[in-house]
Amino acid sequence: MIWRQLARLSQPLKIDPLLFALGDALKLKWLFLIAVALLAAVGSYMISDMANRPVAGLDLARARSTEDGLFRVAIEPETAGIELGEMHNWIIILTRPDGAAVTDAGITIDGGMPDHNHGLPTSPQVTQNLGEGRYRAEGVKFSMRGWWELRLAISAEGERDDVTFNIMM
Ligand SMILES: [Cu+2]
Repeated sequence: MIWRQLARLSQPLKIDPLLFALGDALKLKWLFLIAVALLAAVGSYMISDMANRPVAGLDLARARSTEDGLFRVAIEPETAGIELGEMHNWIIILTRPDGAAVTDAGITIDGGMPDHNHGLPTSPQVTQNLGEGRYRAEGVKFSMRGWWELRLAISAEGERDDVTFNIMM
């Protein structure tokens, strides 16, 4: 009697631990796979988010007033389409608020990526006064995707003012 009962008890005992172990292994495997997939999704989202995040409220206007309102400045790439990592030129159009061209200005260019705390990879220079308030800036390069600032310091007719343009690459 006792032996028969023990045999009956031991049969499920032999199988159950194996099934439980198998079940646990399968569960762990799935949990592991789900965790890996989640990490990969979150990771790639964060990377693309960092690169392409449209900064809320960022003014991408290509024509602006300088900070103290002394000048109006418009910028445009000399050739259509700015390629990432390619050296290119910008045309700067400088006027007084009333629209009068500012024809004899000194312009220096600075900039960088505010989110990354680094400057421009090159040192752009205004190389040519094209007349009628137009100037050519050479040697601009954006080496990464994201938010760039181009800061122009303008000296003209004994006055000085600054303007910052936002550029999304
Ligand atoms: Cu950067």
